[in-house]
Amino acid sequence: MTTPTLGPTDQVLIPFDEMRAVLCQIFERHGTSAEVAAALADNCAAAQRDGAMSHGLFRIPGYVSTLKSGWVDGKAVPVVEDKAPGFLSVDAANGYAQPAYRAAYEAFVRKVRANGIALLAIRRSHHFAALWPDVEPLAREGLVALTMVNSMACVVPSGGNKALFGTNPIAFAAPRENGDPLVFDLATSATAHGDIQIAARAGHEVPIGYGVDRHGEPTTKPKEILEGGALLPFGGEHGAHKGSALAMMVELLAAALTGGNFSFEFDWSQHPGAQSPYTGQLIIAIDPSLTSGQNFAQRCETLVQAMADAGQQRQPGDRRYEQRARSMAHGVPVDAAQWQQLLELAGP
Ligand code: NDP
Ligand code: PYC
Repeated sequence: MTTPTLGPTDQVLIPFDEMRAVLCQIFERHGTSAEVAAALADNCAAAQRDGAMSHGLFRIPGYVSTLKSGWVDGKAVPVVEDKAPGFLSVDAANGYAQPAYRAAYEAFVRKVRANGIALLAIRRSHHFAALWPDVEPLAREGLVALTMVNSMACVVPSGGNKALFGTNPIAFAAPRENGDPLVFDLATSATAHGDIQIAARAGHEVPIGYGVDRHGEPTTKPKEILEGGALLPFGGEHGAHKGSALAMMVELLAAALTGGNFSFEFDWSQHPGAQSPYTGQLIIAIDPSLTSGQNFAQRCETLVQAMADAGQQRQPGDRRYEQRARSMAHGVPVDAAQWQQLLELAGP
């Protein structure tokens, strides 16, 4: 293993492949199969590489405690079911969603190309990660893709008084003629639960409108949101009904349609240390070459240019691609103490 190079502050710069290898070692050491370790390490290392900190290396202790708790099966073998010409279903068998997706990926893309559109429904799955890694590869193959996953009850529906929805992210990816795919990936809550955890550890306050305390009162203290409080849907004071409606849609499409749990349905109280939601995920992909007769990637480029002309210089995904390029050129920035902790988890 190479010696990490010192970064500007208390960070080290770790070569991407080395970081990914350490993550594989951690996962396998804590009870996953080699296939599952590879799928999780690819996702988590990519998040750290792209500066998507709420689902980067910070998540590893949560994966480890979840595996130790017996809540998830790290060696689950997903079962892919061909339901209809445009519909694949995967029973993740209480394992992680990423290896379940991987098991179905090639057959899914074949269906998309054959039918113009296909759905992949994953159930009995744990998704503890960023979603964009699930759709960006489809866009790199020229497809348009949408995915959503529900999580754990920690978001109060608009006008409500108790946590019901998950943070329920939606990710979308579309191919562009002259650049990396256009990708957005956003929680339907005011922010991701992971960012509240990070703020709590750092001792930072969060903006008003992110969450409420255990009494339902607005708070800027992340610990009050985490300990008995809840997050709010995105959209702010006058628009939370919109975030709430999208969170509702995610519950229906990622859970009801797939056969997974709603965010409020699973009970992990008998598994101390468990952190990964046991729910479902839906992926929809479209082959644009079969639709409008126009060159979709060119049309996407035209829209991006028009947005830039209208003053929107930063597109969703731009920040991640820029950080990705820096990480691949100089090494992935990692907090030095965190890296040391991960090396210890990886063992000798
Ligand atoms: P952010 O609010 O940070 O970003 C949401 C999207 O908006 C990103 O695509 C981002 O692009 C884009 N964006 C941000 N700022 C701008 C801007 N000024 N102009 C244009 N676009 C912008 O994400 P969230 O906090 O909502 O979610 C973070 C992550 O948490 C996601 O990856 C999500 O999948 C994950 N998550 C996972 C859950 C799970 O159950 N597995 C649950 C909830 C969240 P860019 O990437 O370039 O910054
Ligand atoms: O950050 O909201 C979140 C989250 C929930 C499950 C995994 N990540």
